[in-house]
Amino acid sequence: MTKRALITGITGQDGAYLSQFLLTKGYEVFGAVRRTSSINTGRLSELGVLDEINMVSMDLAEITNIQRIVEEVEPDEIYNLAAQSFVQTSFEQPIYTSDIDAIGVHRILETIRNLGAKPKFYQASSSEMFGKAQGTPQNEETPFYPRSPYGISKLYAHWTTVNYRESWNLHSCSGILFNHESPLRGIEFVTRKISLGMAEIAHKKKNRISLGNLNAERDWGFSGDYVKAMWMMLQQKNPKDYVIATGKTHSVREFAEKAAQAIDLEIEWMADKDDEVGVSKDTGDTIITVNKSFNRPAEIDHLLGDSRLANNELGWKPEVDFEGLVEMMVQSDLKRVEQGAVWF
Ligand code: NAP
Ligand code: G4F
Repeated sequence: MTKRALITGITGQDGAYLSQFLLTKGYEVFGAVRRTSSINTGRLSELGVLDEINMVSMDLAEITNIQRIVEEVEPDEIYNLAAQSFVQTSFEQPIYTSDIDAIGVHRILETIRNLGAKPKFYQASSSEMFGKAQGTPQNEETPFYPRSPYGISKLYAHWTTVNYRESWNLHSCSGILFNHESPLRGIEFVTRKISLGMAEIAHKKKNRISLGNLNAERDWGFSGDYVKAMWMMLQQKNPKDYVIATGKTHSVREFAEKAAQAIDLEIEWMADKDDEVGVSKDTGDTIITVNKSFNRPAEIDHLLGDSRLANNELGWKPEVDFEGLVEMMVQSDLKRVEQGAVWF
């Protein structure tokens, strides 16, 4: 029988790649979207899957809405990808972030608990929960130490997912995913900000990119690889939580250097007043400046994941490496800028 998947956050980066992946697996895909005044299905259109998805209206703030939709759709699997996912914003909107990212997840789990036939449940947990990491690399045994309202909310959702598995025997699990990017990444995240900025510099639409902490290190992978791990987790007989990461870490500075190389520029870093700038060795133009307003009130300096458990038990491993990811993102943005088609 055809399996039904309900994906929350379908209009986001991972929602687009996951729906594409599940459609290739023969699923009937239901996409939960919150009401917005503008069209925001561009990622689904870009992957060519929009017409194959059954859209349903659902906001994680409203439990009655969640109950009705889950009862109507009768999914076999629910992938909860919906979230206020931008860490910086969570410092300005901490209560809203926790309402959606923490209590919103609780609303879904309570809904499932009250159903007769209970769907499997995937929760999008995050390496932000490791925060000020208490060991490196981070794996399923590493203690959590979140550093933002976002990380704290994700940790609440994570433990609630564990608790409903242990208390009510739900097939619920969390993927503790490290940063994953793609050409469909939102433009406020640092990787896409850089890839788009470099494409605009190459096409002379912009002179420089203004960044915050150049020394922050992240374990960056490709979203298309990571959504497969979500599905693999729900196919396990016994639900369990897994760390998903590449096992390599790079700084924002390195990301910028690699992205500059993709447009044939080499960056030289120079001191400038109380900070530094990145200057093109070839042209002498300043292409990176530092602006402290992008710094976080509490930063996470270094993240590095160890996903050996997922490798051993799920058979998951990433296919796109750091160099491949940067190249893919810059090339995609070069095309978009050339065509005047940057929409998200
Ligand atoms: P994203 O691009 O920001 O997408 C977030 C999605 O959530 C969007 O579809 C958004 O809808 C939806 N959403 C936000 N608030 C909602 C609400 N109140 N009700 C219903 N839907 C709502 O995020 P992503 O990068 O795809 O990440 C997917 C999930 O994985 C998120 O939960 C994120 O926190 C988590 N995660 C991401 C990473 C990563 O590196 N990408 C790593 C670890 C965990 P709109 O289009 O209407 O805004
Ligand atoms: O790209 P970011 O905003 O991603 P961040 O904060 O790591 O969060 C992302 O990954 C998490 C997984 O660990 C997800 F759970 C979360 O939903 C999201 O997808 O920032 C990455 C790093 C930070 O250290 C930040 O301080 O880059 C640094 N950075 C430096 N300059 C910047 C900038 N970040 C942004 N967004 N913009 C800058 O100009």
